[in-house]
Amino acid sequence: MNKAGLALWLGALAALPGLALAGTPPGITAQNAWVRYLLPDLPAGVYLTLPNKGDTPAMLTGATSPACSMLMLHQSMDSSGTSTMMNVSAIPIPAHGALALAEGSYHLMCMDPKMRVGGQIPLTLEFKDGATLPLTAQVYGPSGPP
Ligand SMILES: [Cu+2]
Repeated sequence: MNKAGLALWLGALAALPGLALAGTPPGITAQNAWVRYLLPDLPAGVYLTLPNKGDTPAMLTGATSPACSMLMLHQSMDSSGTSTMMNVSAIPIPAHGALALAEGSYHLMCMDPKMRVGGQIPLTLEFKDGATLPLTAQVYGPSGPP
């Protein structure tokens, strides 16, 4: 590479500060990820804990997995004794706190699940700032983890 080429290349790098945000979110990890798999025709709930050791709050905005046609952000609600779920567009993770995706609360919903009990599925969480966090979830049956 000649000098002009190098200068061009460095200039291009400097012009990409937005891309520096992509990658894993600082301070956020995924723990105890698992799926409750019922039947191929039924959506499967995905549960995990996301501690945020960082100084800035984060916003979970989506998730993808090759094992699901779609992964939705859901919130379980109790209304007059009946449990219902609604879509949410984002779930906050407080700084120096944690987000628990758990039964009866926020969770991910895997549509058209392609998995087997005892197996594992790969997932990628997406955050508002463009960061992504890959993880692996353990697949359990209707009764969940032992
Ligand atoms: Cu749900």
